[in-house]
Amino acid sequence: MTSDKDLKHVLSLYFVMGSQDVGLYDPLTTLEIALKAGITCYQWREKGAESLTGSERFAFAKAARHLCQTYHVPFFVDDDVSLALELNADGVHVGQKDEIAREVRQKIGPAMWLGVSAHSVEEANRALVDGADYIGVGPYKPTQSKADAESPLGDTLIRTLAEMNYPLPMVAIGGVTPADVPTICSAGAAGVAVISAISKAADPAMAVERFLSQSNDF
Ligand code: 3NM
Repeated sequence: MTSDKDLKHVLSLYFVMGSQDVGLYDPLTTLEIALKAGITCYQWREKGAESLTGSERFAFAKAARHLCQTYHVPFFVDDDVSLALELNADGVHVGQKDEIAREVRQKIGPAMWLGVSAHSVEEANRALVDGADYIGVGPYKPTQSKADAESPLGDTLIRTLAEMNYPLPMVAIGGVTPADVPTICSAGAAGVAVISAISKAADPAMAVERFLSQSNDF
């Protein structure tokens, strides 16, 4: 098992992307650029009208998993527990509308990380009881990457949870840019989770470098 310190580091620059989040480059090319530039973990999140299905979906996941292994960067799967198990992922992430976190924990056992999206203190506390290792808190700001995103929270929920000494590491997600990192980290988050600011950047490597340069913790 890894320590909490390891997980906090892993969460510091959490890149999230599926094939639907394509920018200037082919998504696997973008992923490799981001891995080389220093993202600390990656979540494959294949969701929405443009997402892949069937054998193409599986092939993309396998290729992304392989790339993460090559660069020694933890690989998370969003909302597909059986595929996470099949690909021997490092972790699974579920939202409030996905499979129930407690059941996911039963399926994956203690060794795989479990992340849960939380939008309130109540959801954060339930995630803790259900066996989550970290929570994603969002949306921080308005986002174009999630059609059913809730109202932006800014850093209020992260601050509230930090003041309550909430024990799990938190990552902020939703509209996050490099300029937001100092505020988010000083509010008490372990890191930031990002789709478009990296996947749709004209220069994804430079975007990663900008995120990394914003926090001493990275
Ligand atoms: N979850 P971008 S917001 C996947 O609020 C996701 O839980 C959110 O994409 C939540 O960095 C979001 O492009 C989309 O805004 C994040």
